Formats: sequence, C-alpha cells, structure tokens
Amino acid sequence: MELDTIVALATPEGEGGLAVVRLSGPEAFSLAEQVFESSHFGRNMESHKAVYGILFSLTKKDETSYPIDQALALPLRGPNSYTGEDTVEFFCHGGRMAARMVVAACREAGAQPAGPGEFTRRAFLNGKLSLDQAEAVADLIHAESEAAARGAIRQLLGGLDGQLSAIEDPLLSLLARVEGSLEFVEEEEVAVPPEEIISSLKKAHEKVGELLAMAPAGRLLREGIHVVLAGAPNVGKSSLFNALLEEDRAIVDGEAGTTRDVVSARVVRDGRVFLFHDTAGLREDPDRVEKMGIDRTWKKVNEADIVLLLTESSEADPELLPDCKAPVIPVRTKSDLGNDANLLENNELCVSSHTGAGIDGLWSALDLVVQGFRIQEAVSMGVVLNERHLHKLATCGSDLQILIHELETEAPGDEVTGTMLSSILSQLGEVSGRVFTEHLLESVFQRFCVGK
Ligand SMILES: Nc1nc2c(ncn2[C@@H]2O[C@H](COP(=O)(O)OP(=O)(O)OP(=O)(O)O)[C@@H](O)[C@H]2O)c(=O)[nH]1
Ligand SMILES: [Mg+2]
Repeated sequence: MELDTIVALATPEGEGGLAVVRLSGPEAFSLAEQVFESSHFGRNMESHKAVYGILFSLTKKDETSYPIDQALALPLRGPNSYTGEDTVEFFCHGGRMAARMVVAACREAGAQPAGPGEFTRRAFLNGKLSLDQAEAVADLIHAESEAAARGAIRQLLGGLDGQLSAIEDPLLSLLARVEGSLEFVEEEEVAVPPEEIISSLKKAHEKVGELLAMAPAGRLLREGIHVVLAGAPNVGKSSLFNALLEEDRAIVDGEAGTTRDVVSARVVRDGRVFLFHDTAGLREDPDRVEKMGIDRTWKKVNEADIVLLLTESSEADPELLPDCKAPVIPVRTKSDLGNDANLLENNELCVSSHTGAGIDGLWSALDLVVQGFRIQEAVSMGVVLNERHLHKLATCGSDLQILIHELETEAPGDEVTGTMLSSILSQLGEVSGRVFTEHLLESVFQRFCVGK
C-alpha cells in the first residue's frame, strides 16, 4: 500500500529564529517543487544538499499564489532520511505565520497532515529504528533532566537493543535447533540435550533479571524522584520543604495542622529531577478536613521513592510509617533549638530550616539513597525501561522460569519446549518491535508530538 505524503511543523509553534517544516513520503519531492521556487531544486538535485528558494502559497502555477517565505530546502532521498522515505525539510523564518502558511501550502499541493509521531512511526516501519529506539526519541523530547536526556540518547544509539539481542539471539538459535530436531525425530543425535537447553534458558533468565533490575531507574529518570516529607504535625515539614526548594512555597505556622493538602514542587539538582511533596502531619483523632489531608499523606507515602520521616526531639518512630516500601531517611528538625545534643552519636541527620544547618548533609543522604537506584548504570547502559518494556520483560522472566522448571522436573518434549520458546521470543520481540501489532504501535506513538 502506497503511503500518503505527510507534512507538519517539526519545531515548536511560536516566535523563534527558525521553523522547520517536514514533508515526507513518495511525493515529497514533487509536492515540494510545486510550492518552492529555486533553480537548484528539481529533477537532478543532489540529496542532502540544502538549496535556497522562495516558498509560495498554493502551487506556483496558481495565479493567485504569492510568496510566503524565503527558505532553505533540504532534500533527503530515501532511504537515507529519518523516515526512510523521500523527505524535504524547509528551514523557514521562525514565528507563527510563515511556517503555518508553508504547511498550508504543502497541504494545498496534496500533502496530508502528519499525526502524532507519524514520521517516527514511518522510520520504525521502514526499519530505521527499533521500537525501543523510537520510544527513546520520545523520551529525549520529554527529558527534563540531563540524566534523562543522556539515558535516552544512549538507548537511541542502541543501548537497549544490544542488551535485548544478547538475550534474543541465543534463544533464537536454540529455537532453531529445537525445531530442527523435531523434523528429524528418528535421528536421535540431533536432539538438543535438555541440560543444554536449561543452561541457555538460565543465562537468558539471568540477563532478563539484570534488565528488570534497571526498571526503577527508568521510571525515576522519566518522572523524577518522588521524595515525601512526612511526620507529626508541627515538626517542620513545610519549613524543610521550603528550605530544600530555596523558595517560600508552603505555608508555615506555629499551629499544628497547618498543611492539609499535599504541596508538590520540583527541584533539578546535579542533572536529576526531585519531586518533593509536603504533606499533612500524621496524628490520631484529626478533625474531618485534616483526616482527608492525612489520607492523602498515606497515599503519597505509598507512592514515594524516598520518605523523609521528620521528628522534632524524640527519636524517629518507625511505627509511624508501618509497611513503608520506600527507603526512609529519619531527619531531626529544628536543630537550632538545641535538640541535637545527643543526636550526632546516632549518626542521625539534624537540620535547621531556619539556619540552614544540616541541609547539605540531607542532600548527601538523599544522593546516597539515589545511588542505590542504579540510575547512573541505566544511563550509561542506555537502558531506560518504561512500563511497556517492564511488563513484557517480566512476563518473559516468569515464562523462562516456568520452562526451566518444566525441563528440570519432567520432560515436556521438544514440541512443547519449542512452543514455549516461541512465545517467550515474541514477548521479547515486542520490546524491540521485531514483533508488533497495530494496537502496539498506536499505544507507543500516541505519546509523540505532531512533527516528530
Ligand atoms: N526554631 C525553628 N523553628 C522551626 C524550624 N522549622 C520549623 N520551625 C517552626 O515550627 C513551626 C511549624 O513549622 P511547619 O513547617 O509549619 O511545620 P509542619 O510540620 O509543616 O506543620 P503542619 O503542616 O501543621 O503539620 C513553625 O512555627 C516554624 O517556624 C527550625 O528549623 N527551627
Ligand atoms: Mg506543614
């Protein structure tokens, strides 16, 4: 099926030095020629060489057409383009109108408007990118910290693909051998020894486990690290929140029960995003509205990556946060009031939001916990897993485990082994996009913006 030629503005709308309009598809060159006048653009032009010219509203042949911009046109002959198709990129003047008129002119000439991520989707379908690389493109666009951007670019350069191939390739050749042995049932020597199958499966299982261990890092890079400040009323949560933000964001007051709703704010530090959440103080017998606030505190604590458990003078009571899954950092507050006399020997963190004492130490404690999340490792490996990867890899991991167990405890036979291996491989294939459905592509590319 011949695809349409699509057009979209590839740069953000609004004032700026340049705007890029991208035209891609089988008719990209001929459509461009209709709206762009240049002695160098046409049949014998060189690919990847920008040429100067004038863009026209409507097609040049139309009598009512008029010049809309001066621009450079960059023809990229497929397959050597981002999408793998013939592409023309117009570098126009920035601003709202010129680029909008160029898109309209291209549409007038016959191009269809591109949907979200449609250029990247075509790149995937033309084999220019794997699905996880396409997702890395979206991650790069959405990155809010340097670490997230670095992780995304490494994944785009093939980080995750390399890791996936290291799992997939040996399993594919194992499947070929298992299936091969099915065709020669008579010749026993071709059957793959179960120990060999088990050993290959165990290696794959281990590698899947290593990737899964990177999953939290992927989410933290994408979303930021959620740090919840919790503790009894009046211990100084809002004050510490403001001190960490270096901004007077949350209301502070001597009356217990000041904070009712969760107040959240973002801090970018050392290339990483922290999301701090100030919460309502935890106490027995709250009034009705306060209770609603406390319910929200629990919700935030349950979703937290790190909890700062604040206490004023007594030692932090771990019972205050039963079943907290996230690492808890106990913090003593109001150190300027002299509550820290015997604290240092316990190596507890002591801070004063009023004087700023101990705040650097708190950041170091946060950094230490964050190191355990393996963010750096995920960034340097280019393995920035998302929910979709995680789900598929987790299914692979448990299916591998089941197959290993079957092979160790009974003889399922090559046919069953082959079927299970194929299903494991197709789960893995969905991560890279070697195996895909229309529905899968829809869900991946809906995250993209138009023009990418
Ligand atoms: N001396 C001193 N007072 C502090 C410090 N931090 C907070 N306070 C005071 O303690 C009181 C309560 O502070 P908040 O930050 O509102 O405490 P909170 O834990 O958010 O209180 P709730 O929202 O009511 O749960 C205020 O009077 C603050 O000025 C500190 O480091 N030193
Ligand atoms: Mg408060």
